[in-house]
Amino acid sequence: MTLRLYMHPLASYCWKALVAFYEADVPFEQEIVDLGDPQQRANFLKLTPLGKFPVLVDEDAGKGFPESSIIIEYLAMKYPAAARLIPADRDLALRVRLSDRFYDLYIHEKMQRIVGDRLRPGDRKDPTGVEQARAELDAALTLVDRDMESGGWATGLTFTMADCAAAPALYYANEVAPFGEKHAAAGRYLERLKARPSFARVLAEAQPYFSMFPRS
Ligand SMILES: N[C@@H](CCC(=O)N[C@@H](CS)C(=O)NCC(=O)O)C(=O)O
Repeated sequence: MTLRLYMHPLASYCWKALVAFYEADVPFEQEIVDLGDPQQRANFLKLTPLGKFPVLVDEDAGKGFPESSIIIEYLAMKYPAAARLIPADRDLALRVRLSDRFYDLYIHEKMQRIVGDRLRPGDRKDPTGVEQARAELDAALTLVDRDMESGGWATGLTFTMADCAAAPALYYANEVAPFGEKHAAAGRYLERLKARPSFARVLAEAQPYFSMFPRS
């Protein structure tokens, strides 16, 4: 079976899917897309009109999906080794999906707005939007601190899809707004994530590309 993941090694939502692949040791092919290359961008848009990665194509099944959470749901549905990423218990699964939404919408998305502003030309910056994103990120991190005070993973003792979502969101959030003492519990959770072999591997693979990240 060939699973092909269209991705870029620096892209945060691709990291989320990659963590899930490495957690479950599911074999797949990486298809690195350079969106700065007009031909590669045009081909990618044929696959996924919104032009966002990751996109997973299951060539044998003749199916393809965008959206990191849906890709992880698909892995959990099809591969026994990935099943634990979405618990069988329906109440627990609901908590995992809620936490996944929290990390995507209230941490990851705020971080992306801050990074996105760095990529804008000098006369098209949005200081008010960035200020708002920073305040919303700070508020969300307070909830992470509260939930992670006693350690563990996003929804308890088992590593799930919520932790796949948390890893890139917190990694890059800490880059754009260092957690420091204010968000110490979030920082300790991030350290646990970085020590997890699946995420450590994603970070190692991204290493050659880190110079492309806009630092300011
Ligand atoms: N909701 C999507 C978000 C995907 C997304 O924002 N991907 C970014 C990379 S991290 C992207 O493709 N950016 C390229 C662009 O916007 O041109 C998911 O969960 O997969």
